[in-house]
Parts: sequence; structure tokens; C-alpha cells
Amino acid sequence: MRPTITAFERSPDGGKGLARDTRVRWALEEVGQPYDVRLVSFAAMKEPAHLALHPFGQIPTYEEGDLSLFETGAIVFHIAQRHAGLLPDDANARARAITWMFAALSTVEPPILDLTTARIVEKDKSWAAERMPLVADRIRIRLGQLSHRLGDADWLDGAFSAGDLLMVSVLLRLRMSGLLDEYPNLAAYVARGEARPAYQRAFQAQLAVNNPPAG
Ligand SMILES: N[C@@H](CCC(=O)N[C@@H](CS)C(=O)NCC(=O)O)C(=O)O
Repeated sequence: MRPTITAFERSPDGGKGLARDTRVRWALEEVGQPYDVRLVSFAAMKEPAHLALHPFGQIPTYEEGDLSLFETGAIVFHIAQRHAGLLPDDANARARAITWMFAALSTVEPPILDLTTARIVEKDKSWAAERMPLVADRIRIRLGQLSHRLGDADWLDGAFSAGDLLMVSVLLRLRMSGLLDEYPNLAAYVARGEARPAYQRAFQAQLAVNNPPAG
């Protein structure tokens, strides 16, 4: 059954891949599953119809028949379970790939999101400049550990998996900060993820929503 996802009608980044529907689009593209997109405004996300799908009034959501999901981790996991290509067949390798999915979202993403909060939400606070190095250093701790584990491998645990899909998605938020470039193997890892044809299709689809052809 063809799923429908939700995405920003107008993404704050202008469709440069930071909105989280990109992860879901990427997963669907990796497994070759066509999908529909319903665009929602910020106002509509807080209306009862959308809140029934997403209790926190956010995007993306995922609808497939009578199933509706929210949270990118759950959505990507669902896609990976239903289709071949994002999780290994071997039970232990599969469990490890799932572990990387959780690591991306619960260990690596939170300090990275703090940077956005510090830069945008807290920028006018009297203590903002003092806090920024602390935020950056907490990110560096995680990047250093991840960089050490990745070493010179292409992907985190053997073949590309949903764990890499989410880890790359989380790390690419750092591009503008320059922090990623302090860890050349992680910068190359993210570039490898972004070079995948499925990522490119997902990125272009999101970009097209936010940059419709003139006329
Ligand atoms: N943990 C959630 C986070 C979802 C999230 O933060 N979505 C953002 C877009 S990337 C959003 O809808 N922001 C608007 C808002 O929170 O009002 C997930 O991974 O799906």
C-alpha cells in the first residue's frame, strides 16, 4: 500500500534537507517504495486533524492504510522491517543496526539539537555567548567517540543500514557549524550518505516543494 507522509509546506531551511521528512523520504527511496506527500503549514500542524496523527504537532507523520505513525525513528524502523535493504538478515547484525538507529537519535542528536537552540532560541540571552563553547564541546565529545568507532570504514557496521541513514541524517545538521570538518572521516561518511542516489532523490523532492518552478 502506498504510504502518505507529511512535510512542511514551507520549510524553515528552504528545503535543504534539514526537515525530518528527508529521513523518511530517504528510507522510502532506498527500498523503492513510492509515496505521497501531504504538505502542512505551521498552523495546520497544531490543528486537531494533525494532532490526531502527531500528538506533538510536528512533521513528519506516516500513514499507510489504517496505520499512522509519528517519530522518524519509528517510521524508518517500520519501513526497514517491511522492506529489504535497510536492515541485515542476520539476527545479530540486525540488532546492531537497530542499536545504531537508537544511538543516532538518543545519544548523538540531542547535543546537536542544543546547538540550534543555542544559536536561534537563546541567542539574545545575556549568557548565550558563554554557553556556546559548552554546547560545541559536548558535540565534540560525541563526534570524537563516533569518529574513533567508524575509523576508516565506510559504514558503522558492515553494509549501509537504517542506522547509517539516521546517523548521517543527524550529523548533516552540523555542516554549517564547521564542527563536522574537525573529524574528516565523519565528514566523508556524511558525504558518502548524501551521495547515495536514494538520498539525492529524497533531497531533490524536498527541495522542489520549497522552490517551485517560476511561472
Ligand atoms: N523526534 C521527532 C522530532 C520531530 C520534529 O522536531 N519535527 C520538526 C520538523 S524537523 C517540526 O515539526 N517542527 C515544528 C514544531 O515543532 O512546531 C522526530 O524525529 O520525528
